[in-house]
Amino acid sequence: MSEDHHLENEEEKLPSAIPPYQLLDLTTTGPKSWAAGIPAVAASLSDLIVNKTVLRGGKALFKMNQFNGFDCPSCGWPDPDDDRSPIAEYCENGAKALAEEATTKKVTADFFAKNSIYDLAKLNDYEIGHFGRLTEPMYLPKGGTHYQPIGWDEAFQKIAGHLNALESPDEAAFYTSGRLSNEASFVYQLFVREFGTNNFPDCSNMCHETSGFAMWPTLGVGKGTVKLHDFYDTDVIVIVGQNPGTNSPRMMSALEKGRKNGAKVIAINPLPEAGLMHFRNPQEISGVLGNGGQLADLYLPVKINGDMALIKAIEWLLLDFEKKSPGKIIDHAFIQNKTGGYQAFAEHLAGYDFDELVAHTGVAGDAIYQAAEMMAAKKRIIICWGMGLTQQPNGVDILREIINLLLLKGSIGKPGTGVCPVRGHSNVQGNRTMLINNNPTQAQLDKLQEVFGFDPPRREGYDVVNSIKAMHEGKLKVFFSMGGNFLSATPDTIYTARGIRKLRLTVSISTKLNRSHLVHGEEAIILPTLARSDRDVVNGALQHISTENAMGVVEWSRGMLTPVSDQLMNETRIVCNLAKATLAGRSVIDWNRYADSYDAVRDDIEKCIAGFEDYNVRVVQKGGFYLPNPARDGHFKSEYGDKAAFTVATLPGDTLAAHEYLMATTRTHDQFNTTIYGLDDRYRGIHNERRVIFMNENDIKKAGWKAGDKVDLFNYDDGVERIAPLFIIVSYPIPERNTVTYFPETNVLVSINNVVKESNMPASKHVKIRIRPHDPRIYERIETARLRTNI
Ligand SMILES: Nc1nc2c(c(=O)[nH]1)N[C@H]1C(S)=C(S)[C@@H](COP(=O)(O)OP(=O)(O)OC[C@H]3O[C@@H](n4cnc5c(=O)[nH]c(N)nc54)[C@H](O)[C@@H]3O)O[C@H]1N2
Ligand SMILES: Nc1nc2c(c(=O)[nH]1)N[C@H]1C(S)=C(S)[C@@H](COP(=O)(O)OP(=O)(O)OC[C@H]3O[C@@H](n4cnc5c(=O)[nH]c(N)nc54)[C@H](O)[C@@H]3O)O[C@H]1N2
Ligand SMILES: [Mo]
Repeated sequence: MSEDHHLENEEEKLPSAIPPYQLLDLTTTGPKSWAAGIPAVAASLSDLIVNKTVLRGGKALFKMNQFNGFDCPSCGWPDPDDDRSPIAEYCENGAKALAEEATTKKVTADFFAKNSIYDLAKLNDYEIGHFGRLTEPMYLPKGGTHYQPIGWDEAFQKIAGHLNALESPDEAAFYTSGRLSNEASFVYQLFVREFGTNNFPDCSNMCHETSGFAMWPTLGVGKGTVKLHDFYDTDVIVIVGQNPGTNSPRMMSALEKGRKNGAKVIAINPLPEAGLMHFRNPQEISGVLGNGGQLADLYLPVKINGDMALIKAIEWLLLDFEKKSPGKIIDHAFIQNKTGGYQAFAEHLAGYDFDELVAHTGVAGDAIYQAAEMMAAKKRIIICWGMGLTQQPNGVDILREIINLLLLKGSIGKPGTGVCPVRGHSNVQGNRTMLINNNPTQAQLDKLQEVFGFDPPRREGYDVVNSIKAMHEGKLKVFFSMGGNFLSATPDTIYTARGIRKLRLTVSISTKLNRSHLVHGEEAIILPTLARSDRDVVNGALQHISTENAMGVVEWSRGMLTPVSDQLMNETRIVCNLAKATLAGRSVIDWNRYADSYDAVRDDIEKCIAGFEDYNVRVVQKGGFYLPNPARDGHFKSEYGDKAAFTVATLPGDTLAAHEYLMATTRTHDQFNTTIYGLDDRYRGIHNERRVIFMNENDIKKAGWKAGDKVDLFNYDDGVERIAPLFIIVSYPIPERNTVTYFPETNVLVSINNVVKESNMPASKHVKIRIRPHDPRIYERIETARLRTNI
């Protein structure tokens, strides 16, 4: 059933911005009701074997997340503070991430000489990613079809030349993906600010920016308030819009431990994700062999974007219970002493009718009643959330409503309580702490000025969405990517590709080849770098870097694998060399000092950022150190002074037109963002296919279709037709009129203007689509639509 098409313009020979429209060979086995166990262990091993990295990877696996090892390059979930399993403090997906890095396959100059960017772009992202590690700097001249080798010095000179030729430093933007170490992040932002811009689009702008916007004005911090230990001793853990079994598998051990100690778990998700239902701990014999324990005590299959109504309904019931048992449900003392804005909040809530709220959720009123009852008598509640909420247009409002719920119960700023935004990339939180931020505070900039003596730019810079718009407006000329895969991670792929193609120069510092190297500015440069697991030796001394996990612990990390090429340069040194080439005599900073030792970088971080006292000493201590987090200790800040703030928000008003569906784009169990490890989504029972759309059985019937039918997907935001052709319908337990597809294949349907209010993140979990039977003539229409709308 293969139909192979490429969106390409034969005349211009442009490499495709989109993976080929090609079906593989789907088989479905239905959603699993449990996660991990033997298949997870087997999958870890088979990944290392497929990548022929058994010895390297196997040896490295034992060092991953150990006190003297390296930080797993996958997600940001913390390692236990005290006891770590001596052999296996990792998960299946950590093993896959390591296998990707530890591969001995190489992409060499010879490879690029043989393969044009046009031909490479015809491959799917799984194929592109599996050629191996990048090994030497490469350059694509204007009009070129093949990357050619370039020396490091020449590459730095070329980039510097472009940067210095700009009319203003604001014509360049500097992207960051969240794997970058604290040390490299700090040096990177220092160079970019001395150069003169705050244009720091970063992956947070697509990930947890929404969480920061919800938390700063209400709690006075931008980070989660829980520690790992809080999970072990709490009453209720709520997991909303997050898929831990796939995306933070080690969180499941914490949930299991909490549950064993008596906590109740509530899962709120349109999909019955395997990891939310049952868990077999693969690090215990009983877990590998047994049936696993139940995880969620209550599962609420909320409609996409029904969460605001759902949280309000729970709050409504709690206030109602309080009327019947005064003083028993709500924490009046906490509300009185520690918060402001309660009156307005309570009055607003009283204006809702319970049944009206329930109708917005898609969940049975009884189930919501059960959830409220589980919380009513309890004092310690933790609420975790992920992309299911942060990527909603009203995501900031929903998260503030969650904060209202916790404030009502006095369940924040005490042991066993709090908010837990589960971070994505392994050091995305550290990147922000290190000032990778397009909108820093004036106090942070003052500090840089005081310590270094240059005038940092004060203007707010571009975030991700505004960078793409600025490319179109001709306001950006140079785009520099510190890791990541900007083209495929961002929304509105064709629009974004067109923006990128208007640039004069694109530069990527990367470990592996990806589509962003193939869709480029007039000239393009790839600089290959070391990965987290690689040994990093500078002037004969083995270096360590450090990262901050999702709970604010800073810990050191030291790679151990022999790099696949002696041409790889570490990220800090790359930045220092570029700073020297670009700023030359203008710079007030001694870049050689940083390039020669990360200790020097850490000494200067300590001078600029609070909480890093004695950085070099404390970072190598067992388990690292916690950064200060006032809200964790019950010290809040908001418009009410030293108090947390209740807020008031309304329900989202928009409705679906006839024949419209809502689509959430999500990850499979076999990918890390745009890196495709494999073609299965085991926990959801999808094998050997990524072009699938999950639909409710009734919706499929009503439309006169059946599971297995081929369809095309459309979006019409801003009066533009966006098309993602050739998907297979999968019948799935999902609320009616809701659908789920995989990112990045459907990013082409997400309008650049479909963003989260305030945080300006792409609302990738809230895309209005239409679905029509697949028509082979669609490919012509895609070209016509693209030309007509000039996007
Ligand atoms: N193996 C692996 N690990 C990863 C990643 C990876 O790609 N692979 N990515 C990393 C990164 S950068 C991040 S940010 C995290 C992402 O981890 P998650 O936050 O788990 O992200 P998603 O896979 O996008 O899944 C979000 C969940 O939200 C649900 N959802 C969708 N819409 C709604 C809604 O309206 N309401 C509710 N309540 N739920 C909804 C979906 O069904 C899905 O279960 O994982 C990190 N870890
Ligand atoms: N539709 C839709 N879009 C989304 C999302 C979604 O849920 N739906 N999720 C969003 C989220 S949460 C995020 S975080 C972004 C992710 O966006 P990005 O962070 O930009 O994407 P990744 O796929 O993680 O980047 C992978 C690339 O990083 C490079 N890399 C890997 N390790 C290293 C390293 O150690 N150093 C360097 N220099 N490079 C390295 C490799 O070349 C690899 O190809 O995507 C976002 N996009
Ligand atoms: Mo993320």
